[in-house]
Amino acid sequence: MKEIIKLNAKNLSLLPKEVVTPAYDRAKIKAGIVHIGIGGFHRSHEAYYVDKLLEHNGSADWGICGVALLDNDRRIFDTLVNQDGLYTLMITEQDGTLNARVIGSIIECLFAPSDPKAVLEKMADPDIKIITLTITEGGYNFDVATGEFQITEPSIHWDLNNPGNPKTVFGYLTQALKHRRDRGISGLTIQSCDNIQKNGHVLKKMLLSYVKEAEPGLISWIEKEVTFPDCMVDRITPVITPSDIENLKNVYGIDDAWPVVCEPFIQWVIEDNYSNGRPEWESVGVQFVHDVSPYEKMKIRLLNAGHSLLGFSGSLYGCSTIDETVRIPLFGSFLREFMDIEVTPVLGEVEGINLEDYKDSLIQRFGNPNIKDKLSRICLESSAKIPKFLLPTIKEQLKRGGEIKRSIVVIAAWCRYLELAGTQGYDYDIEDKMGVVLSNNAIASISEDPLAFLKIETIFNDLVHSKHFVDIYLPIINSIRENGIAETIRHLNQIVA
Ligand code: CS2
Repeated sequence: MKEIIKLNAKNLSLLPKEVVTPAYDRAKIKAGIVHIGIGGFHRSHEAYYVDKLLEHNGSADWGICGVALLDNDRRIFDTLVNQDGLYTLMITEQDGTLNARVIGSIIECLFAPSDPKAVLEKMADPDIKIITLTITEGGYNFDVATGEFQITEPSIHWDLNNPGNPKTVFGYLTQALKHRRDRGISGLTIQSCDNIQKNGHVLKKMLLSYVKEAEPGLISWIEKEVTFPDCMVDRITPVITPSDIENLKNVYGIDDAWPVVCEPFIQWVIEDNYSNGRPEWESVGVQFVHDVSPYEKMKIRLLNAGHSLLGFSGSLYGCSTIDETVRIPLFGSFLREFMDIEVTPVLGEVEGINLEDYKDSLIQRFGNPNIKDKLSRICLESSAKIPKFLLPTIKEQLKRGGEIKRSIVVIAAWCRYLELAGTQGYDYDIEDKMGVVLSNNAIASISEDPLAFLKIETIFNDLVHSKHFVDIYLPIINSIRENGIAETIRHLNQIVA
């Protein structure tokens, strides 16, 4: 029987030779980055790049201090602390080969709810040059329809009244920046790593809207001392399952309470705009460019929107993972048509990228049979995703008179997904901040008002006033209800001319 070794710093040397372990002395690494949101994606992406960097050039100043911001993050925090910040990245190839790499770049962890002061002090520490965030698309607190900061949110209200004991990222950043200014410490870079186009600009706008209320005198200092680079991030990272944890034990004998599974592909394209220095990430494959927009647009509109297309269609069809759905020829070709006919025309040129190859590679990545990316992960929080991933394509196509029926299938499939949630044969839950409104309006659209779903203005803005859109939407949603998703896709050209 294989010897099972608990993952921690003391046991690193006992792990099997095939497992890559930190080739640097972790005790000598100092934190130069604070990262908020130590979920799976951060650990498969940025923390991996930093681990490679530390291995590659030994620069000891760029370790990561991971911050768990929410009460719900207690378990991941405890797990990481228990494992001395170590975890295993299970990089899973198409052919099933599992490469295990123990990541050592998270050298400190803080749990904000129990020690907000420690987090504020860390962010204000002169050694910290960058604060990065993965707080999800919904974490930026803007009204999706108007793009404006929602100042009346209860947690924002709390932060305005309790600046020393904040709950939101905005309260933390503001207070930490204030400490830096008051103590004569230089500014730093604050970098969003979420899937929002112009994520740096959006973050800056949201933060400054908060600062305007909380500390108006700080605005000019931030404008001078802090930068917010845009970036495009990519690596498919499914939710970990108990069988992945078992698999790691069986294959490599590692007892890791919270490893991360991910695909081999990885990409990070960043606007080179750092106010206080940055790691030499280019030495480990990160691409620095002047303008990230074309890359972000390509990735969000093809990959993320493509995920949503498969997420809703597959769920209605009875599938449970992305690979299973995309390998059904009907859905695979529908996805490709959506990409080719509706998204590609609004993308324009992307320097250094052949879009045909990029789309081929996406379909191949989605089909990786060893990455069991659950449709439930893709469908959650869609009220924050669809307005970023899909609606801009529809709006641009409406303007140029291009086709939109495949994009509309995604919206209609989302509505049907919400209508059916929890009914017999559809035993998924709606996990969404706007869940109640979504569900009520979707159900109301069955009989009371066919347009009730599209009338959720905070998501769809004024789309319901587009006659062209509505004339395509109605026959599609009716067909999905009557004939199912597969028949609707199969006969789409007859349903909508
Ligand atoms: C997914 C993303 O959340 C989603 O809907 O599309 O998490 C996606 O897997 C990543 O952006 C891949 O880089």
